[in-house]
Amino acid sequence: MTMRWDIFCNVVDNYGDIGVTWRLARQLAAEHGLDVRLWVDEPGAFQHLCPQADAASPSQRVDGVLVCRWPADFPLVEVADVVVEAFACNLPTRYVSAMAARSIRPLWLNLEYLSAEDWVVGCHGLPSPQPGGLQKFFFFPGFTAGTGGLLREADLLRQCGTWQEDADARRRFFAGLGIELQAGARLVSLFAYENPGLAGWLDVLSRQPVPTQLMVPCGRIEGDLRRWLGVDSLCEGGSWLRGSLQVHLLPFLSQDDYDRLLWSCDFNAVRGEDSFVRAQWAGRPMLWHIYPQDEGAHWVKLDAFLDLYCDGLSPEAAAALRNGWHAWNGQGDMGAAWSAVEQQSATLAEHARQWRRELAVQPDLATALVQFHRNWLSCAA
Ligand code: TRH
Repeated sequence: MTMRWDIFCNVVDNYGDIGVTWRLARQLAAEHGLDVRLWVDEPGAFQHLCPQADAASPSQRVDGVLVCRWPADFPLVEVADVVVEAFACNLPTRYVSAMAARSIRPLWLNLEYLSAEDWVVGCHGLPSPQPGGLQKFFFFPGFTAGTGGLLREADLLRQCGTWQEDADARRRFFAGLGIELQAGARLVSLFAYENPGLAGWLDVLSRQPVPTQLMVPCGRIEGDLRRWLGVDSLCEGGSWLRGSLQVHLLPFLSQDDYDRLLWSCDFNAVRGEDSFVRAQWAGRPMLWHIYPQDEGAHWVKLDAFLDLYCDGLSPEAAAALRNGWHAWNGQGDMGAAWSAVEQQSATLAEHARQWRRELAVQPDLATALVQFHRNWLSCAA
């Protein structure tokens, strides 16, 4: 009997919530043969990542997943065997009542945000009693053994490796975006929130002897970019040359094309949660613009990740990376910090590959979820 999974996604802002849940839903359907329904309250955000979807449709099958609009007045539907509440999104009351009324109770999981903090291992998998005799389990993604792991499709690293060895495929990919690659240019991608550190970074890039092509998918960084370029407006598909830096404004890509962009670049500036993980799978050095939280809570997360990631790096390379990431997140001078990162570029490139190898030893998050369900079933039997 095929197990049925319901995943609920409330789009808070940006693309991380839908980015993670869509990726997970696809993988559960494709690799684990599960019957997956993804409930999204903002289909427009979903269509952004998945252009073949129809934002107006109340339900549609995409890549083997039934994607349904999550309406305010939630219909009476059959409850699935496993229910994933992404990022504590609060399930519809009617659905929770149906879960409690089901003769065989479903497994209820809250998929949490990603953090490298130590306490995650202790909280991963813990149950929490809920009204109606239900239990909810906290499932934490993570970077180390004892956590739920990271999303990683079975074929991801092979595809990435093949791509990184295929210069023609990369050239064709960029040509399809209207971009001609310059011989010897370093490729950098940029996905960030509004960031006052951008000007300092681009100042340095534009003065370096090695040319850089900066690939910027449309988004929240455009205002800072426009100001640095000194232009009134930016147009998608446009490019601007300043010294040795050529800036290209790309459309917002499909998730699969965004992966290809990350694989293609020598250095990736990413943000949030999902692009941050994808950059790690790309095996290239990166800058992380962490999602800012109230009272600076994000600094603890940033430093917890840096502590893990910098393990095994020389003190000089670790210091350069830490300062670069701190400056990019608003603490320090980005121009000076970048110059130090540059000096460590070969070490950081090797370290990014090594980090990827270490992460790849862990089971992936979708497999870990399926295993969690199996264990839960065998305990219940
Ligand atoms: O969009 P984000 O800033 O999302 C954030 C974070 O998830 C954060 O942790 C969360 O609390 C907040 O939302 C509410 O960054 P993130 O997580 O990287 O998600 C972006 C998604 O967009 C990711 O799936 C990659 C995808 N993407 C594309 O598909 N095409 C693109 O061109 C780009 C730039 C991104």
